[in-house]
Amino acid sequence: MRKVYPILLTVAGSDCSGGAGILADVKTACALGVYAASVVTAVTSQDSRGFFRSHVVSPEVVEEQLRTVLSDLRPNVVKIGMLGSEENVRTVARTLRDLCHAPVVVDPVMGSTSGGRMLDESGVAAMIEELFPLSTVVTPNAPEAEALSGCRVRTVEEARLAACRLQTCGPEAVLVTGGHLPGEEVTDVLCAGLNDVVDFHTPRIATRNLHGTGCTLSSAIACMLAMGHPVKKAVGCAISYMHNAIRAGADVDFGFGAGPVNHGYDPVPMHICELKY
Ligand code: PXL
Repeated sequence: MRKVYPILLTVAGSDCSGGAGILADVKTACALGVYAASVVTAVTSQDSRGFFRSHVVSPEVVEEQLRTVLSDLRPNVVKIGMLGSEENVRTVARTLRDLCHAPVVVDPVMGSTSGGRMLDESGVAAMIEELFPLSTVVTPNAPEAEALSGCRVRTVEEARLAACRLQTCGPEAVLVTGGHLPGEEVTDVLCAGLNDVVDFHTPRIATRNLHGTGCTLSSAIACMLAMGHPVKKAVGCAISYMHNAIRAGADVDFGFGAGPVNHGYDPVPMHICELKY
C-alpha cells in the first residue's frame, strides 16, 4: 500500500503582505490538510494599504518551474491565479496540456481591489482562449465577470447570465462570486450548464479584512477537488470555509488597512491517502 498526500499546485503571484496570492493559496491548503507546491509567476509589492508594483517572471522561468514540479509530482489539482502576461498565460496553458491532466481551477485575476493591474487585455483574451477550455472551475468576481463576458453584472440575475455565457467558453463550471454585489446576503452563482445553475447564500460580514478572498476561495475549491469531491460539493464546502475564515478574522487589527482572512481558524492535519497499487 502506498501512502500519498493530496497535492495542490498553485501557479500564481506572490503578495509580500501574505494575505493574497501564493501565500493565501498555501495557507488555505495547509488549513484544509492538502500539500501545496507552487510556481511563482510574479512578485508583487503591496501591503494592507495598497498595491505598489508588480514584477512579472519571464515565461522561460515559469515554464522551468512548472516542468520541474511536474517531472516529479502528480498534483491532484492545479490552481491558477495571477499570471502577469499574455506569454505566461500561453506558456502555462501549453505546458499543462503537455504534462498534466489534473483538474484546473482558474481565478481570472486581472487587478487587485486596491488598484494594481495584473493582466492586460491581450492576456485576458489569451486566458479565455487557452485556459478556459482546460478548466474545471473558473471563479470570477462580479467586476471580472463583467470584463470577461462584456455583460453588466450588478445583480444576481445578471451574475447568472454572465456565468452561463462564460461557461459556454469551455469551463466545466463557472462560479461568479457575489461579494461585490449589494445586499445583506452574499449570493454566489455556479453555472455548470444552461439548465444547471445553483445559488449559494451566505450572510454578509461587515469587515474590511477581505484582502485575498478571491485567492482563498479558489484555492479552497481546488483543495476540495483534490480530495475527490465533485464540483458542486467542492464549491459549497469552499464557500463555507471562506465564510468561517472571514468571520474568524473580521475584528482583528492588521497593519494600517485591509487585513487578510483567518485562514487557519480550524486547521486539519494533512490528509494521507492510501493507494492500492
Ligand atoms: O486576489 C487577486 C490577487 C491575486 N494574486 C495576487 C494578488 C491579488 C490581490 O491582491 O496580490 C498576487
